[in-house]
Amino acid sequence: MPTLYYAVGACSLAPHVTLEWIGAPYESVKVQYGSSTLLAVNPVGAVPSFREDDGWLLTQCGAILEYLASKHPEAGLAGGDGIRAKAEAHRWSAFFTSDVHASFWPIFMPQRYTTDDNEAARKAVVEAGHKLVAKQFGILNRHLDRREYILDEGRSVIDAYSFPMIRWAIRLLPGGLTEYPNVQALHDRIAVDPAVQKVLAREAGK
Ligand SMILES: N[C@@H](CCC(=O)N[C@@H](CS)C(=O)NCC(=O)O)C(=O)O
Repeated sequence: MPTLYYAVGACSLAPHVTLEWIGAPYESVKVQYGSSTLLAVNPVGAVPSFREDDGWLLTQCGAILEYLASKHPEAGLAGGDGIRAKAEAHRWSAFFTSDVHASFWPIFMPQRYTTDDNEAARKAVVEAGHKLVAKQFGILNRHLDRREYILDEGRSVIDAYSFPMIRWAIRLLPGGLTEYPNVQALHDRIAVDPAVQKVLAREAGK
């Protein structure tokens, strides 16, 4: 069975939600960072890692999402077939990988962004991370003005991609999503979905 390796609270929530939206059989395996289980599957030690029946392994969240959307066109999660629609999907996938996700790194792992081994230096890095994330959420909030979902053709894997990062922002940004009402609305639209609730409960071990 196709298998997704995920960690609780990680960006792997995006393909986990996508697999549930698709509804085809799959297995999901909870892993810890640095564990032998994860390293045996993906020597880089990152999630999401997705393995097909024949052993083929795909990493990188954006690639996994695009693959799943293409593999299951019946689910209508690719965001459209036209070359501009595909380019828009690629654009927003890159936005989440390179701009939004990367903005969280200084918050998650400030020690990797300073050579000063003290609390004040790490705190300054975290604050810089908050500013980076705020900038990206401003862009997303403006884009979502009068839109239900990120892409023109309705709910897509790109919304799934946004979901873990929106949850991080709720938890980590001073003020949460107060300044980003359109992002909050997108979050609520996704969170209310029973398939999403099912995945969240599974990841939480309920
Ligand atoms: N560019 C990769 C990044 C994957 C990644 O770093 N995921 C995080 C969780 S959100 C992780 O596994 N971190 C483990 C680590 O950095 O040691 C992707 O988009 O899939």
